[in-house]
Amino acid sequence: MRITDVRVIVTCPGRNYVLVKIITDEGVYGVGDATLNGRELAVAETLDKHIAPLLIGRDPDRIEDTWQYLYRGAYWRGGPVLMTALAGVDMALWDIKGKVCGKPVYSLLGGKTREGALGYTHCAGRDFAEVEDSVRQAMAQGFKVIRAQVSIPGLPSTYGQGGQKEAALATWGEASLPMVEVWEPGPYLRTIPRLFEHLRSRLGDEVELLHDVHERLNPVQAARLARELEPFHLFFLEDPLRPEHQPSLRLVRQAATTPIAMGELYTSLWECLPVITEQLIDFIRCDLVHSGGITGARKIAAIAEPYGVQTAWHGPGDAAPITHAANVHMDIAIPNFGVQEMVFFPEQVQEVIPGGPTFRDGSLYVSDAPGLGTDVNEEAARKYPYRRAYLPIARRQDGSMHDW
Ligand code: GCO
Ligand code: MG
Repeated sequence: MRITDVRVIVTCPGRNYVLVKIITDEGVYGVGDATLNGRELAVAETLDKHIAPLLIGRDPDRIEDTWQYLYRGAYWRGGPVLMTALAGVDMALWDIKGKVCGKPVYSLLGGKTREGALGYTHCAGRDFAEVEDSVRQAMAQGFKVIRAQVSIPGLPSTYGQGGQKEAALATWGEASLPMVEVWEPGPYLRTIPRLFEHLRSRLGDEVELLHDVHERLNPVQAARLARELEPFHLFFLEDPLRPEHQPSLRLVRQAATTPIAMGELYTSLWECLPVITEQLIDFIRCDLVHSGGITGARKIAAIAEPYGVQTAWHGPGDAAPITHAANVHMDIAIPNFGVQEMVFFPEQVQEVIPGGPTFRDGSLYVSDAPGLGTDVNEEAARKYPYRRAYLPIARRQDGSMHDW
């Protein structure tokens, strides 16, 4: 079997997605996700101009060799653009392998260790009462693990305020320039422990709660927050530090027993290694679409296993349902799965990319269809042309740039 064509499909059914369709001489094809929010066309061009020509004529069965060929064969390797392109190819090849074998990808990864993947959703609000309300609604939907974010008094807008809605739809795509958010650590650090005190006192201890810092604190601030959240027993505190601050996680670790999750901005196994082997985190949250696909992530999971680190793969709305399916195929196969972030995709997205995971009673399920079980409807994709969109940026009150 040989690869005869590689199609790169850029579409915007509510937000931009970059999809890869790999076609073979035997008519079998596979579909992968290669979406990089805000820099989509850089990946599309990389795939179309640099990677597709390398794939024509190759045997699609050789996933590992193709991965190594594209990763090591580039000389200047890694980084979000190249790793996202590689992930798109990798997912499509696993999809093809599954279709050729007549097996779902989870079966090729060793078979089920569990039936479904425990999922978590996003809840948010303008004040504590609104967040509580939103968490109660999610609990009523069956969620057992819930992320809670709240507006910060004095700051006009903060990451995560839109909750599930923000996670599923591009709310930032209309303007030609990025929206500007204002960020100050002081009010944030004073608000978040009070939010979780409120939620615990109203909702009890059983529901699992977590919070995403979104890489906005410095090491000592992160340590303070992890310590002040200790009494409220979070499932995890996500991305307390920027990805560059790996050694500073030691400080956070020593300060508190609040479980730590990191990794949506890591793009390779090598970035994950020190935080896993030093046991500085409890959950590794890489994004399959930005860290080399299933081939990249299964090695990360395998290394994490003996160190007692569980997975919590990134599952935002800006990753296509193909990535979400790949997440769940891995989640139900690996022994050290922890939790899976998820979104409910709007109908338009499901029309273009059918077959994503389904949610039932707190968990996510994939079908037993061969491959990943997802597809791309190219005709529907053409109805939604690309629209330039940026993520917001963040500035301090004095106007200086901060990480968003
Ligand atoms: C999460 C993430 C996302 C990112 C988004 C950026 O935990 O889901 O932090 O919300 O902000 O993927 O494109
Ligand atoms: Mg996050």
